[in-house]
Amino acid sequence: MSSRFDPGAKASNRGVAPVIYGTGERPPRGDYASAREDFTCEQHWERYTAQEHTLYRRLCERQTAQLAGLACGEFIEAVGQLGDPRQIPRFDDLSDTLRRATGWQIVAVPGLIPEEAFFALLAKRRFPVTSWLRNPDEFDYVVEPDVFHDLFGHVPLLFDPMFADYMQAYGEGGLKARDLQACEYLARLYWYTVEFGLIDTPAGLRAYGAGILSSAGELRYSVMSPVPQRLGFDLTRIMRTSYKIDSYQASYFVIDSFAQLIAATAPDFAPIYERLARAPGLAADERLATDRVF
Ligand code: HBI
Ligand code: FE
Repeated sequence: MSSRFDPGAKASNRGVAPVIYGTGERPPRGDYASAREDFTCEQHWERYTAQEHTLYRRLCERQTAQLAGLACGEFIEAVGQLGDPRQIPRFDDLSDTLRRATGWQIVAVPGLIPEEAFFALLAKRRFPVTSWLRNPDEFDYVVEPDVFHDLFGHVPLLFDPMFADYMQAYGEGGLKARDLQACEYLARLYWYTVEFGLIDTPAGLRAYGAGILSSAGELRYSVMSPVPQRLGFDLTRIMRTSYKIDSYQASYFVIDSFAQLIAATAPDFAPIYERLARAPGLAADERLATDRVF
């Protein structure tokens, strides 16, 4: 899930800038005061209530029931690695399985963390997973990423070697971008691939983005609805395109393969950022004559 930190915003508990979603400024959810310098924290698995495990199970059951024909094969193959869906997994146990597969591990965080800390964790193959679960009345939608979004949406594809490599390359790119003030461009890349990306397959388009895969309504919408536009992956086109934080996307970008993502992150982004600085931004629903339309 992507967010916007307002560096100028007043610092709240422990100096964490409030996270801004869409138009409203919202204080961060989660216990940042007890987080470490790198923003990681303890999961405190023993504090989850039976009601929370039940809510998590219901979220998993609902999403798992609609994956066929909508989620990419790599996701469907790996989602079972999350373990017993009847309760929130212990991050340490899941890390043991994940580390053997692709060298990634899961670390608990209190919620959204500043981009620099986020990039630094990805660059070390440590994926930040929010420790808290949404409230029952947020069953259909929660603005902030919670443990269900991060675990069910993001973790399965970290078992795929190609995607696991892309996520680390993204983190390393982010650490360089920090100096080039290009975080907004990278946030858009993250948004239109890791969060809301589609992939073209012989059987048709499928979802691989975590924001889609963990959403009750957007999974079918992103693959089947005639309303949004679906455009071929184009790195600089994506980096120019703004996105919507609290509604279904107006545009989805389609890759041919995870190898394509790796290839896209291979070059040094500095010259791309220089070109982008002179290119006008694009609205989320804009259509260019050069777009490859699916
Ligand atoms: N923090 N915990 C967490 N999870 C995210 O997905 C996340 C974040 N901070 C920043 C962020 N994503 C985005 O701004 C990325 O595009 C960098
Ligand atoms: Fe996410």
